[in-house]
Amino acid sequence: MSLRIHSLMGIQVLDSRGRPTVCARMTLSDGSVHKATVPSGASTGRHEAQELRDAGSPFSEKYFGGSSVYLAVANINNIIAPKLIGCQPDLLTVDTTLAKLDESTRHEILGANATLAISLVCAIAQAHAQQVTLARLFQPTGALTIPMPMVNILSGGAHAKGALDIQDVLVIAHGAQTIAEALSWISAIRERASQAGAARGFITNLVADEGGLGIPFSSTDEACAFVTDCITDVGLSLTSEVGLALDVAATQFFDQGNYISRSTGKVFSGDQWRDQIHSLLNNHPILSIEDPFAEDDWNQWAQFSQGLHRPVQVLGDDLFTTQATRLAKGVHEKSANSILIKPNQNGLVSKTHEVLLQAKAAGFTTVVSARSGESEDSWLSDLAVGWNAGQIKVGSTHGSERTAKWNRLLEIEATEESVFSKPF
Ligand code: 2PG
Ligand code: MG
Repeated sequence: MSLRIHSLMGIQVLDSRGRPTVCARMTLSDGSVHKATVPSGASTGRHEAQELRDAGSPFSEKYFGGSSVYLAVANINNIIAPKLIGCQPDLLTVDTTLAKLDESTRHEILGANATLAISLVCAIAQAHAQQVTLARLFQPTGALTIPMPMVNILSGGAHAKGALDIQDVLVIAHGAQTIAEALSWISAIRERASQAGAARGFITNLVADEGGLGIPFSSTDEACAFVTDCITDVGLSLTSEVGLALDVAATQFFDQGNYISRSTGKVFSGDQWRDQIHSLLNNHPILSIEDPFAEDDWNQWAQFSQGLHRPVQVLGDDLFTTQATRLAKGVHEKSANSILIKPNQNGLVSKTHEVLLQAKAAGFTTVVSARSGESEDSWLSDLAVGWNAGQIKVGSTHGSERTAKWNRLLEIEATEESVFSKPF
């Protein structure tokens, strides 16, 4: 018996920052209930799919200062649901319908928060109809690949009120044999960072948006040295076991061709900033560097990626915003060698998957990523596994919206035939 969509509605719910977001709720003809909640970023790229919020709309600004999502919810209830009720929950068909209903490139008509919520809930319901997990919807047979986690230890930038110029210092436990081992090492490093920060007089029990520590270091060098000390303090090797990753999120402090340090006020030209990034790579065991340059500073990206002194993962987030055309440009110009894959930058699950496949075909590594505003959902982990992304980034080890994703990966590792990805 093929199942049909019996009901479909949008609900305004709260994300991990206490801001409104869209949850789609679908029931099928067997009475089963499926839900998906979309995340939301703080350091958003200009080229991302557009989430629809109510500022300036006839919807009341009485609650949430205009950031409510009643318009997106209304689009689900009034425009999308009538088209899908009675249909089978089939991701490709539903995404095609959504793309036809909103032909704008960035889903600004219906809102990418509306389209992604529907696309996701449909994938989840389809997996249910086929009696498989969401991961298995994309990879029906064979050993599943658990992605290598990239985990936030220190937060700055837009996620921690500018505690650091750059947005995140993260760690990658590339020497671990399982995700369970990787997370146990990283938890120890996170704990050590908390103790060491407290010993220096910083408040470490209040955490940033993604569960990282918002310690105000005076420079990125100092922050990197602090985290590498924490790694060795807990007895892990900086060469064979754990390395660093940075999310510079440089778009946030780029202004008219210059990179401006918020902590010192110092202004760097593009070339000077590139030298700064090279020097960070020379001085610290950094395996991956995300958004070292601003989203449209293509020239610096290409010069940097082609002038690396050693192998490093050059990861485009705001640069690519999970858009096929921007990725194609980056592949052509050799701007990077890795892409961050964020479903809500794209707005549809199947199109996000296509971008990931396009990146893999170009020899790029792929890192599936959560956003700074998240929910308790864990579909992202299933997508990362089912798509064989190789890597995943969901913030720190703190906060239930983060642990929901780690715990789902631990569950998959414990219950399915799997291998642990070794991208480094
Ligand atoms: C990023 C993400 C997640 P945000 O820049 O990679 O860390 O942040 O969701 O705020 O864009
Ligand atoms: Mg980023």
